[in-house]
Amino acid sequence: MADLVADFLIKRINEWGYKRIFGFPGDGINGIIGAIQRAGDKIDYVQTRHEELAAFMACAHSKFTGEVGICLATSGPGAIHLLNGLYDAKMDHQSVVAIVGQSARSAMGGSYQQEVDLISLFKDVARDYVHMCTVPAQVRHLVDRAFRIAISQRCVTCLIFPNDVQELEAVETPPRAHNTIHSGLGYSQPHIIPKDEDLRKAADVLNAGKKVAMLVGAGALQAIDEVMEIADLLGAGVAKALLGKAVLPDDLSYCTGPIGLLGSKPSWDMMTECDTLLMVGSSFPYSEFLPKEGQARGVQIEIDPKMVSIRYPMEVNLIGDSAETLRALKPLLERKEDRSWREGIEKNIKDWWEVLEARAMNSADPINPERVFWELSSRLPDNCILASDSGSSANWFARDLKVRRGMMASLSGNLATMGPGVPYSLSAKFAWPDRPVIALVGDGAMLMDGINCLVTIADNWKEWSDPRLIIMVLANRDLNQVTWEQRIMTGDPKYVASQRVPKFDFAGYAELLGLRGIRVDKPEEIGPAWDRALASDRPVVYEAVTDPEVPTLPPHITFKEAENFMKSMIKGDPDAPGMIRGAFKDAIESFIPHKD
Ligand SMILES: Cc1ncc(C[n+]2csc(CCOP(=O)(O)OP(=O)(O)O)c2C)c(N)n1
Ligand SMILES: [Mg+2]
Repeated sequence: MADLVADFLIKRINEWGYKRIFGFPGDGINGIIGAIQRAGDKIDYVQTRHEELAAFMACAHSKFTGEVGICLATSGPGAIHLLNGLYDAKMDHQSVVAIVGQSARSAMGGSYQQEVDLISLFKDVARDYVHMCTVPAQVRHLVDRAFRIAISQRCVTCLIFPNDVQELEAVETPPRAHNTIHSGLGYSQPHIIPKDEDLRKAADVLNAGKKVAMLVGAGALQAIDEVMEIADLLGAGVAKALLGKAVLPDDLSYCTGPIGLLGSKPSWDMMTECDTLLMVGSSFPYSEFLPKEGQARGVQIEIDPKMVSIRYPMEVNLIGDSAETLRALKPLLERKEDRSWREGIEKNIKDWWEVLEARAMNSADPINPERVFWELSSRLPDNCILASDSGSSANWFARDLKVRRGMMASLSGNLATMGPGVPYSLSAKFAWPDRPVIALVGDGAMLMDGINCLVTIADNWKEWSDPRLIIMVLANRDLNQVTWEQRIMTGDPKYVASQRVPKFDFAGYAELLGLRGIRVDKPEEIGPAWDRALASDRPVVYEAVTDPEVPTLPPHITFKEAENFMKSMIKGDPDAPGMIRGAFKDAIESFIPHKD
C-alpha cells in the first residue's frame, strides 16, 4: 500500500506501465518529488533545464516510442513554462500527461504566492481532460482517466495537485459508497475500419481516376507496406507531409517528397495535374498546395472524424486506421495498366534530385547550408533518428535528406515552434540509447534553448550504449527563415535589429562541456566533418558556418512573390549585393515561375 497521495500517484503511473518523467522541481511539487525519490529505480526521472524542455521531451517521447510522455512541473511559473511544449504535443496529436503542482487548498483563492488559475490555464491545451485533485480518493480515477484519454485520443491531459494534498494519506480503494469513482487500468486500441459500402465508394473513385496523387502524413507511419502497395496498384506518386517524412524512403522512384512551402517541385506538379487525390493520415494545412477545388476527386483516410474533408472537399471520407483501411481497400482496387502518369512523375522526381544536388553544390559564403544536408544524406546511419528545428533547417531536412526504412524523423509539425530540435533529439537518446540521433537546428533556436539542453546532454551521455548524438547548428547569424519570409511574402528588406543573431562559439561551447565541437567553414570540409562526427565517441556539436543569403524558396515562385522579393531589394536590403550575385539567381532558374 502506498503511504501518501504522491506515492500512490507514482505507483499508479507504474501500473500503467510508465516510468520516465521529464521534470523540474519546485515547492508546489515537493510531495511528488519526495515520492519519486522513494520509488527508487521504479521511476526514471530526467531533470531538464527548463520546463518547456520537459514538455518537448515528453512530446518527443510519445513521437519516437508511441508511448505516453510524462512531464512534471511546479505550480505557477513551472506550469506556465510547460505550455509551449504541451501545445506542440497537442497540435501534433501526441499522448502526453502533464502533472503540475498548485498552492495548498487552504491558500487557494487568496491571491497567494505562485497561485495561478491552472484549470483555466490548461483548459485549452488539455481540453480533453484537466482536473485538480482535492481529496485522496480521486487519485486513482484521475490517473486512470488522464492516461486512458491521452492514449486513446492522442492528446494532452493534465493533473493538478495542490501541494498539501500530495502529502495526505493515500486512498487506493475508495469506499463503496455514493459519490465515489471506481476506475481500472488499461487501454487497447480497437480495429477501426470503414463500412464496406464506403470502401466500395472510395474504390470506385480511385478506379475511375487516371492520374492519382497520394499524400501521406504521420497517420500513415504504421502503414508503410500498405501505402507502397496501394501506390503501386494505382500508379500514383506519393507526396509526404512533413510529419510523414519517414513513411516512405526518399529514394523510391515515385516518392515526390515534401509538399508545401518546404516542398518539392514534383509534389507541386503532381498536385496541380492530378485528377484524383488519396490522402492518408495527414492534416497538412496548406490547401493551395493541394489540387484546385473541382480539379480532382478526393478520398481521405483518417482516424479522427474531426479532421476529414477540411483541406480539400473530399468525395469519400473513410474513418479508420490507415493500415487496416488500406488493406481493406486493396482487393477492391484495379491495377492501372496505363503507367504513363506514374512514369511522368518518376521522370520529374529524377530531374528534381539533380536540381537539388546542383543547388547544394552552388558556391556560397562561406558554405551552402543545403550542401551540409546533402552531404549528410548519403551518410545517414541505418536506424538513425532525426529531429529538426523550425527554421531554414526544416527546408533542407524536408527536401535534401533521403530517409530510408527503419529511420525516424520528426519536428514540430503543426505548431512549428522554435526550440524542439535539441530536446527532441535528447529525448530520442533516452528512449533509444543504442541508436544514432541527429538534430538539425538554427543558431537562433540554439540560443533560445538548445545550449541549455546541451548541458543535460553533457550530464547524461556516458550512460548511452551508442554515444552518438550530433547537434548540427546552422550558424548563419540570422533568423533566416523569417528573414526570407519577410522578403518574399511582405516585400520587406532584412531588418537587422530584428533578424541578426549574435555571434556564439557553438563548437567551443561543446568542448567546454566535454563534448566534441567541430566547426566547418569550407565546403570541402563538410563531408569529412560528417564522417568524423558520425565516428565520434561522444556527442558532437557540428557548427556549420553557413550563408544566410541562400534562399529557402517555396517549390514554385508566384509572380507576387518574385515581385515582393524585388521590392525588398529595392527598399535597400543590406544583403542585396550578395544575394543578387549569388545563389538566388541559380535557385530561381531551377524553378518555373507560375503566374497565379
Ligand atoms: C517560438 C517561436 N518564435 C518565433 C518563431 C518564428 N520563427 C520561425 S523560424 C524563425 C527563425 C529561426 O532562426 P534560426 O533558429 O537561427 O534558424 P535559421 O532559419 O536561421 O536557420 C523564427 C523567428 C517560431 N516559429 N517559434
Ligand atoms: Mg539562424
